[in-house]
Amino acid sequence: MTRRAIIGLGSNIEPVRNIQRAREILAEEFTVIGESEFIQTKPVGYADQDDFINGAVYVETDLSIGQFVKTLKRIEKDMGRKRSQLKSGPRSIDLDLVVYEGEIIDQDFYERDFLKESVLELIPDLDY
Ligand code: PH2
Ligand code: MG
Repeated sequence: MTRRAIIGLGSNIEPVRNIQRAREILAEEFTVIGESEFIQTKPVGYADQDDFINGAVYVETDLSIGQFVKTLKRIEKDMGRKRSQLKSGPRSIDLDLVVYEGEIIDQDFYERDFLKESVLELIPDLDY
């Protein structure tokens, strides 16, 4: 069964390179059906760090939600993400499952305007 999901992307370590690479890998792993704009954002939470680049990718997948999240974690690891990094600190790549089958999974959707805007760019009639 094919499901649709939105992945939130973020990076503030070599962000241009890492966001580009992540978009390429996601296009190899999934069927990409849309991409939001990618924009520079001020750090949320821990403020003493570089600006981020954030955006979202809309994909189709046959994976269950559990398998999907595991796949995102594997891609982060393959891209050199260090899990010892501060919870809200600098990161080479962050891939978050934000929407799965029309359901909002990541509560950051409600907290971060840039994330909400990226998602609504891809699903303008989303219920939230
Ligand atoms: N991610 C964080 C912490 N702070 N700030 C911005 N601007 N963008 C992010 O993706 C981000 C953040 C941890 O998930
Ligand atoms: Mg995140």
